[in-house]
Amino acid sequence: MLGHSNAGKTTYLTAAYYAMQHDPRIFQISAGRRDHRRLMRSGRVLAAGRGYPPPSDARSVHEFVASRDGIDPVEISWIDHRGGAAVAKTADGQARRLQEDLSAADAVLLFGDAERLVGHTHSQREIDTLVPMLLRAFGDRGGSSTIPFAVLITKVDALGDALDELRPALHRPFTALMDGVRRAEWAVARSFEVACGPSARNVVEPLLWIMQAVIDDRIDTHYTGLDASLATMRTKVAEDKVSARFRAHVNGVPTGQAIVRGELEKAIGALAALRPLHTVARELAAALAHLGAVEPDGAPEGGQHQAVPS
Ligand SMILES: Nc1nc2c(ncn2[C@@H]2O[C@H](COP(=O)(O)OP(=O)(O)OP(=O)(O)O)[C@@H](O)[C@H]2O)c(=O)[nH]1
Ligand SMILES: [Mg+2]
Repeated sequence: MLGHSNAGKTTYLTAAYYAMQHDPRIFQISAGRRDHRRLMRSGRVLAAGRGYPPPSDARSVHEFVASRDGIDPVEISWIDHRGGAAVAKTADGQARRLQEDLSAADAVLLFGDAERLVGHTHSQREIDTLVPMLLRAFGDRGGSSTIPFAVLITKVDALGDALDELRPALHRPFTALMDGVRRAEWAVARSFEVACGPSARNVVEPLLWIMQAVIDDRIDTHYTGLDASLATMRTKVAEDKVSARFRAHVNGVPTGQAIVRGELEKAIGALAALRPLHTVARELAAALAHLGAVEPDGAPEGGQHQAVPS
């Protein structure tokens, strides 16, 4: 989780955790007992409009598990960086930790405060510094999974009726990110207009969208495994001659039949895992359908968002 100081990162994490406890959409999110208690306490205060979580003075890590029947639990290390850590010039430990976190991250939540995004050139400069650094950090990594970049434009409740008019200005600072992601094959991006507190809006959506990317990756991995098993089986069946079996026996290596049996087991396992993953993927798509398609600039189509109960 990255963004300037005071962007609403800690508030969002609290609101999202709290909302998922009350309305566990598709996944159950759980934390350790102490963290759970603390997040529930500040989540309750936040939802009631009685205050915000205290400011963060250091990076903090929350260990969550997203679970549901039929699929392997997803372990989430959700790292809340102190504001501005990504663009800090100082060579302190926080900046180094941030680089390490980025090199291991599976998803990025990028925060911008709506009021600051409108008209504050400083915010634009911060984002302009951050975006190439992020794209480089992930582009150099060359992993096989897709990295989701969720852009959270926070505190939209504070804009009131001016939101519709200001929408282009809110999304404009992230154009370079959206362009970069469109060119890269290893990333997806989408922006969300978010409000936490009594007039909550789009609180669980960014989380569900990231989970969608995680589930899609798992589905891809299983299909890749399935393709490899089928290819091996095809080769081994074609090669399966008495002479080959004899040679394998003499050399003490598995016969083609034994290899086919092993690959068959793997393929059956992959197929069994795929069914519940497809169910979850369908449910996630339905839960996010109200957001509509993403326009070329990564902004939501027509800016249509529905309020989310907190
Ligand atoms: N109106 C409104 N204000 C918000 C919202 N979220 C956060 N705020 C305000 O912004 C302040 C900062 O929020 P934090 O969540 O602490 O911001 P942060 O990004 O974690 O800040 P640092 O940890 O200091 O970088 C809060 O104390 C609130 O005053 C929101 O959804 N709506
Ligand atoms: Mg904070």
